[in-house]
Amino acid sequence: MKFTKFLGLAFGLALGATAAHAQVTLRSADIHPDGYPTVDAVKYMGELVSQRTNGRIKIQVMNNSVLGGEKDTIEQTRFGVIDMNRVNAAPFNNLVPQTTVLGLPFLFRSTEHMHKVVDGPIGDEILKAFEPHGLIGLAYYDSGARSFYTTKKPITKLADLKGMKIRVQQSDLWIAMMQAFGANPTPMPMGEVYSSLETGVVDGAENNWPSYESARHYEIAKNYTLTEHSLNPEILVMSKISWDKLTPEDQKIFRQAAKDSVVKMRELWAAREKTSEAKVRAGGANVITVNKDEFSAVMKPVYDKFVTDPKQKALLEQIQATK
Ligand code: BDP
Repeated sequence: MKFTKFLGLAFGLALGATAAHAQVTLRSADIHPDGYPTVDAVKYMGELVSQRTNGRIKIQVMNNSVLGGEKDTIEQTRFGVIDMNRVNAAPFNNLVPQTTVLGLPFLFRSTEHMHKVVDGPIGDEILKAFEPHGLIGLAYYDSGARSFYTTKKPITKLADLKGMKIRVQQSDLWIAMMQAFGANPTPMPMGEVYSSLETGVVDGAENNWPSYESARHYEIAKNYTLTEHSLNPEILVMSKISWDKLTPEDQKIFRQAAKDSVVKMRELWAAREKTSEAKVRAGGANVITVNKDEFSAVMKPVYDKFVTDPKQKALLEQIQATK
């Protein structure tokens, strides 16, 4: 699909016509169920926006994948069919290559390190890179650490991944990462993972505690191996078409409300990681610890493939040098 000014005009009209006078409700997509931290964080942002615009602008979170899988909703957001979208960084990788660096395996040393990077100039630079693609980068949200889970054979060492069919997000980086681990990557949207695990289309997948729990993957893929291979954050974006219909004052309100929602999200996330972990452990998950060095040792080809031009190299060096 090509990004055209005409479409922008057509879809933007409704918002433009009403923004100055009456009330307008912007739709924000999310794949997660009710009560998931990302869903609640965007709802919270909506409350702030509504308060600060005296009820002129509201945000309606359309979660549970009702607007589609992430790859599709990203396209719809670019075209102004959806106003806002909360998506993991991975499905943006092929569209906005600058986001790729955030998902690199074993890059962030800790959540604090990741926060420092996304809260600073590097984070801003990556958010700005969305604009030429019809999107406005508003904020980063936590997503914890991603680890593997499998239905049959548990992963206790790197060699166990050899030839395993592992579901990954729809991103070239993630495909290459699985190949470097020795696995056989199967990209698909999150919504298809449960049935793919159940029917044996894949042997496993990987995600953080809250997604492993909320998508009920732990019920069928009981072996959860703490590789913690990536701390790839979530990203909240707005359609540039919708953004351009806001007055500069309202744009400021949106930026600030997004920023404020990050603080809320971090609290929600820290709490949810704990409750999700407790729930899956109580539900019978077999939690396995591994020697992570063995896994990170085989990641060089991924860095070599995705950190190629001088700009990316500089970005990576800055991230690594962030204390
Ligand atoms: C979750 C992210 C979500 C992704 C999902 C996935 O919050 O945005 O869609 O992982 O693996 O952690 O597809």
